[in-house]
Amino acid sequence: MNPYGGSAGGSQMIGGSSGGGGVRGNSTGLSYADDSLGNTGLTTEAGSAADITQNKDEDSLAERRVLLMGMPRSGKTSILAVIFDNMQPYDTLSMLPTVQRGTYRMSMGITVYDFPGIDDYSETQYNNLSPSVYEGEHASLVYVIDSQGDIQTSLSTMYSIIRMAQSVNPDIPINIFLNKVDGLSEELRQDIQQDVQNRVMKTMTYESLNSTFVQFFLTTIFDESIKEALSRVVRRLVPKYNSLETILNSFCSKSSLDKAFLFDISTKVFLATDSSPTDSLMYMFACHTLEAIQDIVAICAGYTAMGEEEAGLQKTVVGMDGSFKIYVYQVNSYSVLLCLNTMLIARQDSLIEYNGSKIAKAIRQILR
Ligand SMILES: Nc1nc2c(ncn2[C@@H]2O[C@H](COP(=O)(O)OP(=O)(O)OP(=O)(O)O)[C@@H](O)[C@H]2O)c(=O)[nH]1
Ligand SMILES: [Mg+2]
Repeated sequence: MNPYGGSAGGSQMIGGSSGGGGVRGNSTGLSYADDSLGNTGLTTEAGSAADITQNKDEDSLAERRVLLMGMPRSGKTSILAVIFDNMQPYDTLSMLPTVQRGTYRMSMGITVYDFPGIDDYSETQYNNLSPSVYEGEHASLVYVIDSQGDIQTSLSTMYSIIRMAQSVNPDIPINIFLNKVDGLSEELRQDIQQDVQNRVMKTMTYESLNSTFVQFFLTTIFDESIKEALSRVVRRLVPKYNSLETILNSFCSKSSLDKAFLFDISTKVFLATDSSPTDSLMYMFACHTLEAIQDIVAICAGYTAMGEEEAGLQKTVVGMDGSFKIYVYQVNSYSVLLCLNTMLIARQDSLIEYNGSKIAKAIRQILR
């Protein structure tokens, strides 16, 4: 019997966990690896030596993978260093060119590959890449463009990559990051996005390339836009995404919540969210709050020792300025459930906490 049943405002208790199960739990524990001869100054993961031989190791690529490509100095390595290693954006200024592919592993078996920059000189290298890097239903291409640089040349290079990728995988998602938009006015950002979007669609149509799965993002390493963009890329690769979205939708509607995110703890990339529109400010706020909670109360401590029964029991509730609340539930060793609620009805408060712990447990089951 639910002690909080019959609450006002259309809220309902969520009865039990939905047992999705069956997901291959391939979390690597958020390890970070860079096999680019340490040119980022970051640690090198032992055992990743197979990634170093660039043109012969495509078979060893992870099944769920994001391929980060683009012209030299477009910001690829900086993006990954900021997201995966918490590097401060200004510390990327002295980043050396990537000469060998870098590998960044995140939870759920998703791996992000950082390719060396491609330009006229290095294009042959890319053409020599085995088409198998693009194969599979869980591969996703991210093409990074320096929005303050030579966009036209960058686009020409991109089309040759897309042609190659679509020749083996016509449905591969293509995510175009218009990077380095810091310093540009909001109006200019929108103009650049619109202009690039028009050019890309026109050319792809002309060249009979599949533009169905093309997405555009305005990004900069100086705010959370880069993590939000990567979140939207990886969601297609997350196992059981539909089940996760369904359960989060149910949680939000039955608990009158505004938004629920399943966060990867280490990167602050969200792995899943409910299907209501994701407002960038809301995501940014959620991200900062999670960072603050981690800093202040060290909620991540001892995750690895957590037993199954404890899932969802470790929670943090933050009241913001009397206007809304944030609830954070530990799900497993690499993820937390974060929910935002602006409706301050006292009875709902307890209900959300009750439902939240149930949902956290259910998600843990699904992710097994
Ligand atoms: N202003 C600004 N500079 C950025 C941003 N992202 C990266 N940079 C800078 O761009 C320069 C090149 O960054 P890298 O990360 O080395 O670029 P890359 O694409 O990995 O380059 P290659 O490894 O040669 O292909 C660095 O000085 C970064 O500080 C951004 O969002 N805004
Ligand atoms: Mg690089």
